[in-house]
Amino acid sequence: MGSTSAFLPVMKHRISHLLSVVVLVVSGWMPGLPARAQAPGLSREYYANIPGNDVVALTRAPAFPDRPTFRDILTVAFETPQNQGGNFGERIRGFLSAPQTGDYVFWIASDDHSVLFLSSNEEPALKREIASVSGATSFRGWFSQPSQQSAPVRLEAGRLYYIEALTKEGGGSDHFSTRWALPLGGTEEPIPAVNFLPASTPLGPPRLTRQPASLTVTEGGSATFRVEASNTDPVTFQWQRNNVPISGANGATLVLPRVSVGDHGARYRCTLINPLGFVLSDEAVLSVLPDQTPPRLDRIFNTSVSNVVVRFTEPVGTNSAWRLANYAMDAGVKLLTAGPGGSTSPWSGREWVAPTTSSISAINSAPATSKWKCGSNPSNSGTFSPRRD
Ligand SMILES: [Ca+2]
Ligand SMILES: [Ca+2]
Repeated sequence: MGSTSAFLPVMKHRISHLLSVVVLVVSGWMPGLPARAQAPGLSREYYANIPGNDVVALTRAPAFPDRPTFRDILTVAFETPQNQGGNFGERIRGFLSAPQTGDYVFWIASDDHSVLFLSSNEEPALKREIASVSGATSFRGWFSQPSQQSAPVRLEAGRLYYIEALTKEGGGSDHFSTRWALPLGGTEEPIPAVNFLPASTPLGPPRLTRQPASLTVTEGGSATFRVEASNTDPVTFQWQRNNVPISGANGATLVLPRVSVGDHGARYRCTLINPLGFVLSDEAVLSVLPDQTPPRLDRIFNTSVSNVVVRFTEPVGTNSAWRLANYAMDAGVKLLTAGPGGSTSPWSGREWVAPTTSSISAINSAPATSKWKCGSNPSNSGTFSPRRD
């Protein structure tokens, strides 16, 4: 099968990226990474408790694709064990390293339905369906449905092609197998696993497919930066602010829930890392517009005879919102404390202030339309009708 020579391009990739790994170790922010050889095989994900015979039942299941019941590697052949149970589905993925250049023909056989996809290169996004089973076949029975057989597909020796099969079992017996006809003659059934690398194999350093975009946000608003990578193998993310790693910022998306004027001009970028290297994203600049609009009173109401809630049109700083001297109420009602009212608020993202009246009698004796004032801004005064005892 010439499997050793077939994997040479992958090994060259590893060697060429050893230098990158050394640089990272010296710079002190990255652990040493092993460049170990990847054993041949295909990644399998198994999804239990999904009824139905049709592959669509698998792809529509909430657990698909990110929450399989278990994962393993098929190390013998592109074929699953027979009679594993009922009501399950599988996704089998990897990279096919063609042993010869020329036209290949693929077959699949399964109980119950299955689909085979093949990409024109190592990118999963370019996969297309080349064969399918839409009714149970016999075990390794290749000729009961025309759709079991692909059209001839031209592949180049040593190149890698993303390949994926989806299987779905309803009840009764179950199996899934593959077969191919080789360009230089002969067929193999099932196709030996030595021709594949598992989908988790890093083929190169991270491939960045979306750069973070610069943003302009008003003070107090939120900012979101996002990067994307096209790798099927796991990629580690590390966001930086002004070249300093941000602790815990290890997802493809960075969310700053509330930006301040001090964030103006800050530069954000992300490092994407896998065992074969790393890539730095472009820098995105955060521009913060000062909030020129003072908070206004949105609503005043009392939740009891001794608790009045003041709601503002935007978040307010606790140093002023919780300052008792910033509040006044007419009719001689004395205010005791000011504090957060957020626990009773359905208005997420805004802060409430909850002054307390001096006594039950105070609010009960207050005018029907009581006047409130917050701070020195005339627009921040208003009236409300107290709810009585
Ligand atoms: Ca079955
Ligand atoms: Ca079964």
